[in-house]
Amino acid sequence: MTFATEIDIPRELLRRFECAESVLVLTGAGISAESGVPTFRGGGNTAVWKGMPFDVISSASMVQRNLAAVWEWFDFRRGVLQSLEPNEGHRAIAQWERLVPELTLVTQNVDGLHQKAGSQSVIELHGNIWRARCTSCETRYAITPDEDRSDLCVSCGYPLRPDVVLFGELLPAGAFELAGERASSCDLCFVVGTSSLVYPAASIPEIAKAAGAYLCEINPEPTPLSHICDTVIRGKAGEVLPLISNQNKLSTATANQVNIR
Ligand code: BV8
Repeated sequence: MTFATEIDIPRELLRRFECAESVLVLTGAGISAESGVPTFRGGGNTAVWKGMPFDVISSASMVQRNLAAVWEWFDFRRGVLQSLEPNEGHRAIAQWERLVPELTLVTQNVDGLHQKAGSQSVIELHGNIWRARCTSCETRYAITPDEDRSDLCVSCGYPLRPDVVLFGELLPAGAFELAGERASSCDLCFVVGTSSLVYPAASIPEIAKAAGAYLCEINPEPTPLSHICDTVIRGKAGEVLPLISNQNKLSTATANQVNIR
């Protein structure tokens, strides 16, 4: 395992990135931190909303107990999000879709910033804060910043809820299965900005590793997955990710120059 600090990208990682046919990137709240989106953990504290730890307010039982409180929590977060923009980390991954033959982006985030940065294909394991879902017929509705969201389903009149996977709820049908399938066939797997505590999402890098992929963690702090990574870059996603594609392009350009001479 190699540790990279002061953001020097190990040559082995650049080499693997350059010749990878299939790359999987798993992102968590940390990739949105430089956009101003608060993370849930990290720095030793846990996000709290009105005295409730976030995994209590963001739980299946709270939807049953107090749907209005769940909506208040998500309405607040959407209010914070609507003026925030993707950062260089989101944009680098969006660019990788054009650089890598097969790029699979799997996110635990619900903020929609990967799509806003231009990523065309995003596996959202935990849903999306910009959608609502009927609690009965499961009809989905887009929520836009410039109009009030509705409370009731137009089709059946039942209450709507955030279309987000809460603790104790199943992931969207097929999302984890597709992510697991891609993880088991990728050459290179990046784990970016996640505390790797939430399952089954955190098992995606483990599946990749078990299938022989080269694993790279990008996170200022250690995580329970750090020890299985081939490369750990203790840095910020918005600073590190662009370096991987830029240095890669640089090394390719240099290699081409050598060929030209
Ligand atoms: C389920 C949406 C089946 C809501 C979220 C084993 C197997 C299966 C399930 C479990 C299991 N063990 C326990 C469980 C239950 C539970 C779970 O995992 N609990 C944990 C806490 C122990 N899992 C579930 O309930 C899942 N469902 O398993 O279904 C089932 C169903 C019923 C009965 C039985 C089984 C559903 C989990 C989904 C929950 N919903 N989000 C919302 O957004 O409010 S999860 C929530 O945590 C967010 O989505 C978040 O993304 C996710 C993970 O957190 P991270 O993204 O990692 O963010 P965090 O703040 O923790 O860390 C940020 C990291 O970034 C830090 O490491 C920090 O150092 C780093 N960082 C900071 N700045 C930067 C940076 N990195 C890079 N650059 C920077 N600048």
